[in-house]
Amino acid sequence: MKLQGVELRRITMPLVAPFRTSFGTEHERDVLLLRAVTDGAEGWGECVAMAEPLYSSEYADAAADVLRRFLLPALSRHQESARRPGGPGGIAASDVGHALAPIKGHRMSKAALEMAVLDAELRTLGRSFAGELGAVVDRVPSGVSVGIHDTIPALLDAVDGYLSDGYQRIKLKIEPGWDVEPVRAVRERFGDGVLLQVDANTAYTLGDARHLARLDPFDLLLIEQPLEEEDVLGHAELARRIQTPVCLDESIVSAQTAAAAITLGACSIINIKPGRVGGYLEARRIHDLAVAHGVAVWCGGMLETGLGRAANAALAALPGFTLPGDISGSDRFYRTDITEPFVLDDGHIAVPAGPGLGVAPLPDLLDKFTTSTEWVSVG
Ligand code: OSB
Ligand code: MG
Repeated sequence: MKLQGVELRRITMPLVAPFRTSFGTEHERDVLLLRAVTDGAEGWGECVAMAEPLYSSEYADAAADVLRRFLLPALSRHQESARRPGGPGGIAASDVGHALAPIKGHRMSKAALEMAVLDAELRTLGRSFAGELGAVVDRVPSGVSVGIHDTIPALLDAVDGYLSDGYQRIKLKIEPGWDVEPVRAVRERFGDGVLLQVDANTAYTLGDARHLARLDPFDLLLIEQPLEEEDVLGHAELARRIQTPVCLDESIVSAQTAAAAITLGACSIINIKPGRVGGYLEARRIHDLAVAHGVAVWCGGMLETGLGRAANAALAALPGFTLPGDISGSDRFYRTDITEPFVLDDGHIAVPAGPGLGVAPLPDLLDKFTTSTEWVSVG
């Protein structure tokens, strides 16, 4: 396959309601989309970097910068060398990771580029993301991430609405001052049958271990990323001091860091976000590693549009994804999605079966949300 160029497109999508986490409050989602143009089909990539570097060091303007200045030129050079006489010719999605490896970090940008090339390749071949990744089911249970609210009654109203929608699992965002009481209130109101977990997005320190142990009686599925990203040893120590299983999100940026965290006892569950780990192919390697170690995984979310949501649903259909993911219906975050919306059916999201992502942006909606476009040609 010959990659001719990539369009970098920025869109801004309003959220149905503000989404508050321990690191900030989002009112809209500023997304960088990639459209890869090849001699076969066009492919779409979604970069999950947020507008500001608060969840991780990456942010959307930096992603666009590193793509145009370093990643796309590196892929272009790779493609040129492959096209020399005797070379394999063109480019394959499975080459992208190696071609970009000399550039350090920037995993969300690399993931978006690999996703766009993979989508173009699979559309050309008439194969789906789900088939390519190794999906074993055609629908996945849907969990929802519930932001920090101003009051407990407001939180209970929100959770009530999601449970009525059919969501299979509730994740409460927590921070110091908003942890034990909201969890207790949700358990008291909705009972022990609800699958319930919490996500701190690095808001605590090991000194909070005794406080976090107060969550033990509530039978949570897991506590996600209580400590800072680089504190893998701290998570291993915390895991010994609390009964709630520790799950890592921010700390797991590759299969290698996943292997280290598992070996050190820092987590018994992993949230796999393809953007955070450099792409869907690395995400699958982490899945395989976790299965081999008996560690459960689930698919995280980053307020994706229908494009990223489609690919996440395909990934979550792999056999090791034994816990519901943050793969909600499109209307959890957006009144209008840029693709046909994902709609909950009996608490599940259907895994797209068509070529590539199986969904594509609807041109009028895409244009409506677009704030800028830029064409970068590749060799
Ligand atoms: O930590 O899982 C997280 C959203 C943005 C950044 C980080 C996280 C989240 C979520 C929302 O929890 C997940 C979703 O897309 O539903
Ligand atoms: Mg998280």
